[in-house]
Amino acid sequence: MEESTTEVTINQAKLRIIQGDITQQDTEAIVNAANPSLMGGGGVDGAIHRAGGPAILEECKQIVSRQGRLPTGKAVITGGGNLKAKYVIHTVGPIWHGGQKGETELLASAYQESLKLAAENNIRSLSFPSISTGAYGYPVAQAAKVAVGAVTAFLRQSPTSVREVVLVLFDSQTFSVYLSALKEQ
Ligand code: AR6
Repeated sequence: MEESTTEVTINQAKLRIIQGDITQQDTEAIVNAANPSLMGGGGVDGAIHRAGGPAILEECKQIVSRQGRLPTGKAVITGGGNLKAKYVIHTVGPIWHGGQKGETELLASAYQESLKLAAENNIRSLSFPSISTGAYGYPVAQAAKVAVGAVTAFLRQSPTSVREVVLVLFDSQTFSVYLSALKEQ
């Protein structure tokens, strides 16, 4: 039986895809698919705040009071509260409006800015959910290409602290779409 390729090595860093719950990951950081208010929400955002406890929301409030709402495509970092991960990187993906409103660039930016912030904080490993493909309605196949492309491009640049990136897909369908995107790289 042929085994699925779930991992590639780029510049001695690993990009892996798995099916699972991001709140259970033990990478140094996990990424949250937040909204500009940073006040929590449904989907993976709700799950991260529930599992991480109130300390994360408290830090998010401080960030918003300092710098205002988080623009789409940008990222900020907080501690991980009760999570196994030491940090949560909060980013905002685009809402899908049909594909002509800069969605591709904004989604790529959400991945890039998160990775940049991880490198600035000397983080070695981080996990991403499938940003924008739930409540924000981004088609999964297109989002998977953007995600894999953005992470791959980042890891191909001169090496940073980031040695492992895991894309954590919640359901089997999303997982298999990301698997295809990884194989096509
Ligand atoms: N672990 C990994 N992935 C998950 C988990 C989990 N525990 N729970 C859900 N997903 P969404 P978006 C998957 O809607 O589209 C929030 O209310 C989910 O199945 O969480 O970026 C925010 O506050 C889907 O594949 O994020 C924003 O308002 C993926 O995570 C808005 O939703 C993303 O779905 C952001 O929408």
